[in-house]
Amino acid sequence: MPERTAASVANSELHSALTSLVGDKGCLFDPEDTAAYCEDWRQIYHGQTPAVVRPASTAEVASVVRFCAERRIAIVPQGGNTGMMGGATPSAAGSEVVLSLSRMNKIREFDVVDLTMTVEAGVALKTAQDAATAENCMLPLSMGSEGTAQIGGVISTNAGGNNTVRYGNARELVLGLEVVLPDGCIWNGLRRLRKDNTGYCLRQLFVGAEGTLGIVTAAALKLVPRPHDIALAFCSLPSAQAALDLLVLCRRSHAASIQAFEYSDSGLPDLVCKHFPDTRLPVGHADHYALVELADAASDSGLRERLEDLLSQAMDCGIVLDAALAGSTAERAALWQMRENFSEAQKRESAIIKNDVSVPVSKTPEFIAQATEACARKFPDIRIMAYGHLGDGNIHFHLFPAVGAGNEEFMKLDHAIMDTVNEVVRRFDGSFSAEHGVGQLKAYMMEKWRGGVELDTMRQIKLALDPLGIMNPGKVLP
Ligand code: 2HG
Ligand code: ZN
Repeated sequence: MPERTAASVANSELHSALTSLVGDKGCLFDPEDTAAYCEDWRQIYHGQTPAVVRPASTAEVASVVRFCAERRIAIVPQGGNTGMMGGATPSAAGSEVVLSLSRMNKIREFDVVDLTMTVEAGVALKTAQDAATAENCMLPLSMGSEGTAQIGGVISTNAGGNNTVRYGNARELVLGLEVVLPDGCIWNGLRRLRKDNTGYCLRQLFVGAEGTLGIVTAAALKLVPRPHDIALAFCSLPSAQAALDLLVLCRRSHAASIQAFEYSDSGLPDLVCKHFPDTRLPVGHADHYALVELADAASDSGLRERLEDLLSQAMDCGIVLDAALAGSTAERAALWQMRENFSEAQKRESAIIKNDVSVPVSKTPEFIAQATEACARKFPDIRIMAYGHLGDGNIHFHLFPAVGAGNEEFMKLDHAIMDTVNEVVRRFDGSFSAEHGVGQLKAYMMEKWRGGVELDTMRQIKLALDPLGIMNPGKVLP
């Protein structure tokens, strides 16, 4: 493997070179200023950096990358720093430069006929969503971190979220990309074509690559017409199997309208009520819940009545125990807010060992049952909470220390617990990372769960594009 990083450049030389490339405004050198860029959102990884560089244009990104390539300095690209896998955190060695895209925050182009928008990497996802809404369109990528997560980051991690069941992951929404390659060349692939069969699909290589192959600086994104009729229901259920049955029932009559289908056992709603005491669940307490959203472009599609009918059918056959429909925009927002508080409530609770996994949709209840059984047998005192995007077969299978038990002791179990869960994932031919990526947390799993031809091919791609190994070393590939 070629040399990865070099501390051969003295910090003073590095600082003056970076300042000359992006100006004072684009550089942070003081450890007090760089600290926030050296820690991940979950506060699991604590790195160090000699510099955070914040270019304001693609040309500036390219000049920084060129300089770093010449000096063999490793670069860690960073967006909103909301990732769960430590993919945007520099190593503790203190030799990697953090390249933040936050000043590249322009919406470059909008086309309501093409239903596309071209945005720079540092635009917050919510800002892009709002811009689309203002034009009567929708950018159908939605997640709890959307106020802070940036377009470059969600593309680089191929983020999923709540609307994947209908519109796909970030990958499905990317029509074109602009990327600064590891040698500092700019690839302008910002075509916004619906059809383009010209050889290898380069843009998709960079989606989900977590900055290990180059730096995404802008993207042409696919939009959809803004839905004008939306109906949301929160349901209590007797089991996870009932959630799957409800999805199938929903698909039978409303396949094209399902916009979100979320499942949770009682663990997370209870935690949200504990840490956000203003939260009110609109149905009585139960062991399982689903959040079901239907949406249509036409304002008079009668979705509310259709959803009511469906839920009463589901109640008749015992799939749903109770259900409440959001009666206003505010009620809908409150229900989604409750769902979006899941991550923050967990952070407030204790240490967590998170498993963002996927299995075929049809296997989700079985997976939850088997993973629960395997973990409860091996780690009898821990608490287990399962929830996720059931419509995509994506389960967040999370483990917490027993109430009152120490976080530190518990975190020592992380690999043992994740391996136990992934043994079960493998039984279903599932994935150890569904929507959060690999980062540094799961890089060790690539060997174990993705080895062989697949991993070898990825290594060859990495070597071809980044022969010096300067792009986000230690992430994704072990
Ligand atoms: C969600 O579904 C996100 O809320 C975050 O994917 C999950 O906190 C998490 O691990
Ligand atoms: Zn999720």
